[in-house]
Amino acid sequence: AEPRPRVWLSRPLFEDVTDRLDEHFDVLRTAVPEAGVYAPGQVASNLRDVDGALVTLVERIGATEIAGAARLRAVANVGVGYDNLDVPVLGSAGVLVTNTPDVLTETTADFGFALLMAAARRVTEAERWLREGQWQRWSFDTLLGADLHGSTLGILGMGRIGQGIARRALGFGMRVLYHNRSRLPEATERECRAEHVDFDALLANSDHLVLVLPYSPVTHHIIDAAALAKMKPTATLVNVARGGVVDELALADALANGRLAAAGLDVYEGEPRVRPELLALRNVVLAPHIASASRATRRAMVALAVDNLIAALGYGPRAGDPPTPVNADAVAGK
Ligand code: 8YV
Repeated sequence: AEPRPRVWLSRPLFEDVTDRLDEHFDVLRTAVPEAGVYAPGQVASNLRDVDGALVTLVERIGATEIAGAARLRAVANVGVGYDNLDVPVLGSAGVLVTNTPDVLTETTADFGFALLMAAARRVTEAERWLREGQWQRWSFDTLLGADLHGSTLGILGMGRIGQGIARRALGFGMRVLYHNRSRLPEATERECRAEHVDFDALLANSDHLVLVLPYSPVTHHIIDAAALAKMKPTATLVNVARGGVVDELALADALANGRLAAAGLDVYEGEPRVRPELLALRNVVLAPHIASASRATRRAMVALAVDNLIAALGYGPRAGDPPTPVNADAVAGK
């Protein structure tokens, strides 16, 4: 019999879901290091003798990691963002990359809204204040926040998740502005009742700004000191994209010095490390990268990644036609 393909499963996910890989493949299950993140050399050695891999955002794969991976043909990423993978390098090596869009859209939009509400109305700050025993006397102006209803919401990055946030904003009676590398079709703009504006107008006019754009060299620190200076000092900033789209030191400085009212962050440069400058602030709501983390959605993400890997390696009902490829064009014909 033909030897079965081998795949690397980078960590235990939902085991009853990933067990489907064993129907087709010999599965390499490695012990996750203490901190939850493999050293680059470990990623390279785990990729060396496999045909495919199922990975999460902390497995970074580029030229160095695939240098010895002669058999590698497919990498299924659990996540819609894939900035952990050097897609051009993988594509030219004939490695198909897949991601997990759609299944996490609504859950992530829900959480973006949760961070927005928590930051604007100072929910976590209020709880900390109360638990610290500071509620000693009743006062009329305790912890005044900013309204969502009737305000202007800016969305930077108007893909599936951005549109989900825009639809939620309609229910709050917000005006929605967006900026995106390409303008949406008019029908979609109408459905979201969202108005396309240029980047500076988005910064200047948003009472609340939500970041939902992919991370790339082009979007690195797109929110820097200069961008923050264009925002209203009363504004709220929410980031459910990637830490690297914000200059965190500039953000911490703006929050500390009254140039921005509040922020809600789910993502950071250098996760799981969070900068002390952010930890020291009261007017920022900090979450540990959990925007897609509902039980149902995390499970659906793993199921989609498993389907992708099985199909990418030529098995199952969609053999050769994985549901959500990222670089099918680059790999076709190789
Ligand atoms: C995941 C994410 O937590 O989908 C993404 O891009 O950042 C999150 O949904 C992450 O990718 C898990 O690997």
